[in-house]
Formats: sequence, structure tokens, C-alpha cells
Amino acid sequence: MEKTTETATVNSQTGEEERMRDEYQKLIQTLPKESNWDGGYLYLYQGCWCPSLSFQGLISFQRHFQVDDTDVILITPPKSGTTWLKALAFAIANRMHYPLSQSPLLTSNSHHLVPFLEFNIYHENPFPNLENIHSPRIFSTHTPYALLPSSIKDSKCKIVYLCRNPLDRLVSYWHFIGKLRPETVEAISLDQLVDMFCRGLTAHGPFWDHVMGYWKASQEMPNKVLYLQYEDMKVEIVSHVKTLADFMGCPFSLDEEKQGMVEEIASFCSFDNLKDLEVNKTGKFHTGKQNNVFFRKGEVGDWANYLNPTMVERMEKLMEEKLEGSGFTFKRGFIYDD
Ligand code: PAP
Repeated sequence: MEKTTETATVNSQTGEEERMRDEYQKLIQTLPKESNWDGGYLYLYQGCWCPSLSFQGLISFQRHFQVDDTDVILITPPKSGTTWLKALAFAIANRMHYPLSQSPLLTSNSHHLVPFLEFNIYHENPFPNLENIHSPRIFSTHTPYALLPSSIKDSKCKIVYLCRNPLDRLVSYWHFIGKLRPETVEAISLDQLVDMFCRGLTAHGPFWDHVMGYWKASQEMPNKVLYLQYEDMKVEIVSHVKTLADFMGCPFSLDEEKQGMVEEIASFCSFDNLKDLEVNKTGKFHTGKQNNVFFRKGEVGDWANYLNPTMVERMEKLMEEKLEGSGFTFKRGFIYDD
């Protein structure tokens, strides 16, 4: 690029960045808000409770993201197995570039290799350069279906959605925020968190809108949206690795299958293996957040150790109402499953 053209582009981008920040500041003041666990707010934007941390990034992502037909977008409600799904998708898509013995997953947490669109890529920069990433590009987001940019919905790109039963998800989230809570902010009790959940006040929620939005999309467009559940993956991961590879457009060859590549990726990305990697035991994000906060127990049914019957009944009754007639059910773990 010519120097003058380059300078003009930079100036116009800086101007656009300033204009956006200004617009964002004005917009946020007009939105309904509720206190969040971290002392910040959840803002009600287009029907979604957005944490203040990701709000500006979400707007930039919605406006500026240029999707490619070969992109794969991994989408989850928080604490549903995002770290796991990112590792699997990365290992599957990059197996031609790196054998597992040299995988970047050995030295980087999967969140660094598959960044969030709203939290990382568009967090501060409305015009990130995403052109030099080799195909298939893999991105992730916690954004509900209704808020996705129409370019994603209208393109041929693939969406992989992973959700988890709300009871385990809530317990996982409670532990997670307990570790990240600023000292100046009072700890939130499980009772309070259940109450927030039932009022729809979860980051990127209401939770039921999140799971139902993608459920409906997967029913209408099964070739575009692959809908997965954490509990199914815990029961049988190998067939899920194959399904994921097929769906992402990088199926395993017969030779790879014979060599045991599918099983190798499944076991490489298992909770026990990833949790014990040095990078995930001691590594950190540039913000200081420790990688180990993404690995706790990785089990189904741990909610039974934390939630009392009143909390469970309240959440289950609400979920039954919200999911009624959809044909979708959660797997809650050993206590209620057949
Ligand atoms: P995020 O949405 O903030 O990125 P996410 O990775 O979705 O978090 O959720 C973390 C949960 O996934 C933790 O669950 P727990 O609190 O019930 O233990 C974490 O232990 C679990 N997890 C992380 N990696 C794996 C894995 N490889 N297999 C299974 N579960 C995993």
C-alpha cells in the first residue's frame, strides 16, 4: 500500500474507532441494566443480557465481521465446555499442520488459539485483520443466535453449538466467578445466582433463549448448525470427534481412522490430559487470569453436591416451561437420567 493511502486508511479507521466509542457510550446509557456478580452490569441489548466487558466488542463484531464460507464458528453459553470444544476443533482442523506431539495446544490454552469474537478479536479493535488466518478459520462467541450478524446467518459458514445442563453449568459458573471475583466485591451465593438465572440474568442470556435460538436454527438448518450437548460428549467422545470433523469439512480419511487418529485427538483433548499440561496449570492470560480457571472437575451431575432441592426444583420447573413443545431436553446427570 502507498504510504499516503496507508496513512489515510489509518486516519479513517481511527476516526471510525472514536466515533464508535462515542456512539457506544451514548447507547449504553439508554439500556436497562442490572448488577452483575463482578460489580459491573449486565445490559439488556436486543433482548440479550450483555456483560459490560463484552458489549463494545459485540457491537463491533455485529457490524464489521466479514465471514468466509469456510469459517467455523463455535458457540456456547458460558461454562458449557467451550475450552474443550475449542481444543477439539483446533486439533481436528490443524492436524495436517501439526502432529499432536507438536500441537500448539501443548503450549497455549485453547482460548488463545480460538479467540472469542466479542471478548478478544473485536474487544478493542473494530477493524482487526483476520485475512492471514488459514482456512478453515475457527472463531468462537457466546452471542445468542438472534444477535449474530446476518452475514453469519446468510453465509455457508458452519456453526457448532455446544450446551450443557443448566444445573451443572450454574455450579461451574459459580466456582469460576468465585475465582475471578475482585476483592472489593462481595461473593455471590448460590441462592443469589439461582435467582439471577431464573430472572434471565445470565451473561448472554436468558439461558433458555440461548439454547432455544440455536436449537431452532439447528432444526431448520441441520447442515449449517451442529447442536451438541456436553453430557453426550462425555458419554461417547470418539463418534463426536468424527461428527465434528465431518461437519467442519475436514473428515478423517480411512487411513487416519485406521491409524487411530480419531481416538488420539479425543484423548489428547480429554479433561485429564489438558488439565495436566503445564500451560494449563501455570499459564496466564495477558489480563493475569490463570488458564487453570477453565479446568475444575469436568463431570456430569456435580450439581447434586451443591444445589439444594428447592434450587433444583425452581430451575427445573422454569426450564420445563421454557422448553415445552420444543422437543429438546437436557441430560441432568446420574440422578434423573434413565
Ligand atoms: P468458558 O465458557 O468460560 O470458556 P467453559 O470451558 O465452557 O468455560 O467451561 C468450563 C467447564 O468445562 C468446567 O466445568 P466444571 O466447572 O464443571 O468442572 C471445566 O472443568 C470443563 N472442561 C474444561 N475442559 C474440559 C475437557 N477437556 N473436557 C470436559 N470438560 C472440560
